[in-house]
Order: sequence, then C-alpha cells, then structure tokens
Amino acid sequence: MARKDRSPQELFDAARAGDRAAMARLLSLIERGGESAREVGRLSYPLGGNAYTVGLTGAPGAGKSTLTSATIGHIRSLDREVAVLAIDPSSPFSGGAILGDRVRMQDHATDPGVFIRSMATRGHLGGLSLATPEAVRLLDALGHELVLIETVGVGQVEVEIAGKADTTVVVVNPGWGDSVQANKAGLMEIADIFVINKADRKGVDETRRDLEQMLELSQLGDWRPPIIPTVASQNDGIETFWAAVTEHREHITASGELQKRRQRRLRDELREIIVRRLELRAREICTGDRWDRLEDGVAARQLDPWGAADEMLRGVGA
Ligand SMILES: Nc1nc2c(ncn2[C@@H]2O[C@H](COP(=O)(O)OP(=O)(O)OP(=O)(O)O)[C@@H](O)[C@H]2O)c(=O)[nH]1
Ligand SMILES: [Mg+2]
Repeated sequence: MARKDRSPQELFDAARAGDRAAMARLLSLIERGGESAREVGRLSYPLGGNAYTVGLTGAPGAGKSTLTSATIGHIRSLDREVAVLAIDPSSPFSGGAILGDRVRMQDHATDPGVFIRSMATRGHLGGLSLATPEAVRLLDALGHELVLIETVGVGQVEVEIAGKADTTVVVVNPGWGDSVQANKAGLMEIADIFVINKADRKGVDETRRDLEQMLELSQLGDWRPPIIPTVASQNDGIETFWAAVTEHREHITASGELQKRRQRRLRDELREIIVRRLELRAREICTGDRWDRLEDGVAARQLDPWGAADEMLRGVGA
C-alpha cells in the first residue's frame, strides 16, 4: 500500500535511482494532468533540456511501430539507450498497458537499455499536446538522451505532436495517392525526413517522384528532406534511415536551427498552458450549464462568438 502513496518527489528520487515502476507511475501522473502533474513538471524542468527527440508520424498501418522497433534494435547495436513514447490521442486513458500490446515493440520489453511507454488522452483539458513535452522532460531528467515519439494516426493533434520533435519523420507507403494524402494532411511542411516503408511493394519509384515533386513546390530551407525506402519488417534500410536522422541532427545543431526550434516550442507551450488554464478557470466560474448553453448558442448562430466569449470570460476578467 505504502508504495502507491509515494509523493511525486519520492517517485522522482526512486526513478532517478532506476526504479522503473516509479518512472511509469510518474508518467501516469503526467497523463492524468492536474496538480501532481505540475509537481512532476517542476521536478523535471531544471534537469531537462538535453534529450534529442525524433517524432514519427504517418497514416495508420504505415509501419511506424515496426520502423520504431527496428530502429530501437539498430540504436542498441550502436550501444546507445533509447526511450519510446507511443502517443494515441484517439484512445481513452490507457494506464500505459492496453496500448502496449499494439506497439509491436515487445522484442525490446525486457532490455534495460530501452524504455517504452504508451500514452493516451483521457479527454481532460490540456490533452496530449501538453502532456507529451512534459513526458519528454521527465524522461530527459531521468537521464534518457534519446526519445522516439510515435503518434498513431494523422489527425491535427497527432501531426502537431509529431511535428514538435527535433527531427520529424513522416512515414508513407508505396502506391498511388499516399504521398498526395501526406500533402493534404500537412505533412509536407513538418517532414525533415520521408520514409517510404513497405518498399517490398510496388510503386516505390512513383511515390518517390510524387514526394520530390511536392517538395519542389514547397518552401524549403537549407535542408532538403531525404526520401528513404525501408522494409521495416525485414530490418531493411534502417541503417540508412538512422544515418539520415543523425545527419539532420548534426545539420540543425550546426546551423542553430535546433536551438531555435526548441525555443519556439517552449514559447508555444507557455502560450498553450496559459490558454488552457484560462479556459479551465472560466469553466469553473461559469456555473451550471451556462458554458454549454453559450457554446450551443454560438453553434446555432444565435450568439456571436465574441459576445459569448465575453460572457464566458467575465469571471476571469479577460
Ligand atoms: N510488407 C511489409 N509490411 C510491413 C512493413 N512494415 C510493417 N509492415 C506491416 O504493416 C502492418 C502495420 O504495421 P505497424 O508497425 O503496426 O504500423 P503503424 O503505422 O504503427 O500502425 P498504427 O500504430 O496502428 O498507426 C503490420 O502488419 C506490419 O507487420 C514492411 O516494410 N513491409
Ligand atoms: Mg503503431
């Protein structure tokens, strides 16, 4: 029983000493949000800021988890340690377990140099776009130098989360239309590296041409996203893929872009926290069903959004 009641500070100290159960518990606190999550954040923040993050996104079934798993194997062969967060905004709160079965990384489950954790939203305000950077900072504070972040699906939130990594990898498959979809989903803008996974199937060259054409049309900085074919299920192309990640990392480190990205992310995060907290407070003050009625009024075009917002924010004085 006593173990369950450990404070964030006690959990944090235990986790720093290598207690994995404590680590998992801290991530659950972050997932849940609220005061304990803030406490974890306060403990992590001074020790963080070093971990390198690689985000992987792409359509469901593209092979992100398989690629992640193969990449873990490669990273381990280089004698480096790695942490993985699998983020699923569409699933209910997971407690870190249920989703675990889906992540196809069980091969690494018993390797002490690998830490894998799934996170899902519980629908609470703040959601995973705030919980993810907090989870990364915790892992960072606990000494993880490399964090891979797989997001499931390509909705707006997923793209946003994956796009906030230091290096963002977009996974597509060969075949007509996949690259076009990537374009529609806004993935062209966030991709630092494209992977054409399932390159054992037909259409790799066409997909590469599609992507190259779309890259021609988009505004590129001084980094041109490479397009890497892989067969993740057979560990094919993984070395080349990881070499591209390393090259991108070196590039943005040398150019100063890495620092800029990180500063931009912190500014964005701060603004997001402020917005969320204002909304939370306003909801608290809006008693009864007033909030919902105002929202419904706007949806029904009976109220204008500015007027409704005035009403909703009256109590916070904003
Ligand atoms: N033929 C082939 N199949 C692959 C390859 N990589 C992955 N797969 C298969 O594709 C399916 C989906 O792979 P996952 O790794 O779960 O895909 P995912 O993108 O993580 O899927 P979600 O997390 O559900 O969005 C599995 O059956 C894999 O075995 C590949 O290179 N070639
Ligand atoms: Mg997956």
